[in-house]
Amino acid sequence: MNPFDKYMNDNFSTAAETYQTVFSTYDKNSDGFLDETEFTELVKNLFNAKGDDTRIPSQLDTLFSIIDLNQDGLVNLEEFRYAWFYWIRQILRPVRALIVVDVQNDFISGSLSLSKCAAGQDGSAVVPVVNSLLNQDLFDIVVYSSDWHPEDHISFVENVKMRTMHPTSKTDAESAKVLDTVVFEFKGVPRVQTLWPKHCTQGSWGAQLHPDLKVAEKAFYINKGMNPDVDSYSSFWDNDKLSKTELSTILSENRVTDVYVSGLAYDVCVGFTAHHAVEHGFRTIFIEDAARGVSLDGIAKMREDLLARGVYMTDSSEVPALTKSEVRPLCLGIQAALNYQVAWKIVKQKTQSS
Ligand code: VGL
Ligand code: ZN
Repeated sequence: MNPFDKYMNDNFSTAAETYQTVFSTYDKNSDGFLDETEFTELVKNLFNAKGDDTRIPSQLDTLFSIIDLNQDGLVNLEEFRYAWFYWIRQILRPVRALIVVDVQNDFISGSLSLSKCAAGQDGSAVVPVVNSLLNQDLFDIVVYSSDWHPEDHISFVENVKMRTMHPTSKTDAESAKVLDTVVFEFKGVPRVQTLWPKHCTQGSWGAQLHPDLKVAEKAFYINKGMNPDVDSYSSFWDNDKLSKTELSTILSENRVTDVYVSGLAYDVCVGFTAHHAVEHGFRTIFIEDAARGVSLDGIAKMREDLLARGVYMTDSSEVPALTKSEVRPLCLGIQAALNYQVAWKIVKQKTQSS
């Protein structure tokens, strides 16, 4: 049996043994250190690697050099204690948030209906997928975001003449149409904007969440895109990173480690939310069958971009095993190690300055 299995999400709190027991399990020659061979065995178990798994060797040096804090080529018990609390525990016992992005009427059957966009996808198809995940009670918290625009919003094609064009704009206000990208002049600086039909205006039917979407028990709600002069695809920041929503505060106050993203639209708001989740250091999981997009080309590009950033792409059938840590993808383990390295540097700075 894999020694890590008894520490997984569901039974972590009842596991009586401590990091010392785990340490001695891998310290095969009982010399009080984990050398590279012993550490390799630990990493293989941690990621449930099979004998022919080729992913692990390429990452071993990176991981070892993070965990071997004093860089002496061995992991001692002290170093392992930090690794246990700040790296391994995050992998075995993650705190999980589901972000349901913009599952609003306008994107489903309203003015920006995805079914009328290039990919011809049905936005309502995400509703049963999200509901089924919520019914299984797999997440510590759930956050619903909503696009929530004022009438004079910069992204509405209907408003294109309200603002000054920048000389670099390839499209002028007269000929601008939906999905064109224009450049406005804003306080002397160019501001690039894709034009959309008027959608999700504050308080309208189109801005309401789809009526069949399940309301989770521990739920938070975020509105975005309220500033008339800047668009806001991600649920974390507006497109120019001028202002933040409450999302990062909600996640850190709840000690979230893992962010699962779902909703509409794959290649716009869900994608940007996943991108910024990684930038915040969260282990980020994209549930592809719980998302629908604008264009197939946009979806493919977004997918490539997110994979390169270390996002784990999956579909809802794997989510129960992921949330319970029965499946432990390496890319998320690497993300956890990078977080750990940051945390360690902060601890070190604090102890040095006190
Ligand atoms: C979105 C376009 C414009 C989205 C929002 O939620 O994906 N797309 N505003
Ligand atoms: Zn919008």
